[in-house]
Amino acid sequence: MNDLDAIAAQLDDAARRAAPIPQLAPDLAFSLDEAYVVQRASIERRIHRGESTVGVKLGFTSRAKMIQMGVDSLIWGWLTDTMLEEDGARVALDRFIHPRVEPEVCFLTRRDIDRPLTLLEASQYLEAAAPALEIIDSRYQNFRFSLEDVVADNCSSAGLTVGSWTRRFEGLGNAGVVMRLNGRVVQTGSTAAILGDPLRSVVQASRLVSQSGLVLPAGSLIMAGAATAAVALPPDAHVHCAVNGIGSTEFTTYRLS
Ligand code: OOG
Ligand code: MG
Repeated sequence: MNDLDAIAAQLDDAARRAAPIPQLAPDLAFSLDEAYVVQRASIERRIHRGESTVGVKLGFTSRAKMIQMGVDSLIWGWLTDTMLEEDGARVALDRFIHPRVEPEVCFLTRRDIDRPLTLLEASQYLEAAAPALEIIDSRYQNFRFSLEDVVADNCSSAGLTVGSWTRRFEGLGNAGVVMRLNGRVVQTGSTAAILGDPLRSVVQASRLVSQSGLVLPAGSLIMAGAATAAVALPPDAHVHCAVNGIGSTEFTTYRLS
């Protein structure tokens, strides 16, 4: 096992045991390219255990998120089937370390994406869009990380719910977003906070995936990135995200232990 495989194993174990590890960088220096190699190796471990990839997510597509986490570049990671919760689900928090939740927009692709798309082309590659909630859970203590750390950790990916799909993409570029926790409004914003238009996340996903020599198959999810900062996710909570004119998604949380 080389160093990068060992880091992947460490992060994968931390996720499986819901036990955080200290931040890797700067003591253990690795480049951004190497961080993506670690990410890939950790996903391979999941696939080896029987999980399958269902799409990709983008991170730090909004200023709010960049400022909250002190990082300033767009990143991407993988979503797997075990992360996907049904809309309205009861989500057990035991498998997480210190989960947070954030409001997003999710896209469903209808054609393979194997090259960088332009903004004009993007919608032709999409089947539908939906409001989404992402549960993020850094495997690092205190949710603190460098850009390389968080990429290696598959961009804190941990869970998601997706609301009903719509094929109407007009209006998606600047729709009001409201996230509620137990009925209380905890974040408000606009989908325009996501790169000026969440469709640009599809453009960026196409660039990043094809740059890595990969193809994103038709039927994949693309999580566009959070429109607002994330909020700590407590047990016995009802989380609701409404995207004006698009729809909503929700889930409740509980703890077994
Ligand atoms: C990294 C993931 C960022 C987003 O939507 O910007 C992200 C993190 O904040 O832990 O998912
Ligand atoms: Mg996110």
